[in-house]
Amino acid sequence: MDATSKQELTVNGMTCGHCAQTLTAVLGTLSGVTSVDVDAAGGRAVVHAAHPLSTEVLAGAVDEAGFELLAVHERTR
Ligand SMILES: [Cu+2]
Repeated sequence: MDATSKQELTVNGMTCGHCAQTLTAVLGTLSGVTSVDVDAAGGRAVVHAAHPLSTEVLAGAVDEAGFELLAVHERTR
């Protein structure tokens, strides 16, 4: 992969490690995603992918996991 995307998500509703596991699993199924780091206490998730994912796709996945996507920050490196 020559183009690597890193997006930081602000997520509302996570309370414990199980929440983090659920969100990690759902985000991990999205096309192009290579790894996911979720910080439940901080309400953040970092999605590493081959290409940036649309806010709609990310919001859908977060919603599917039972949480609410508040914001997406693009990180390019
Ligand atoms: Cu939980």
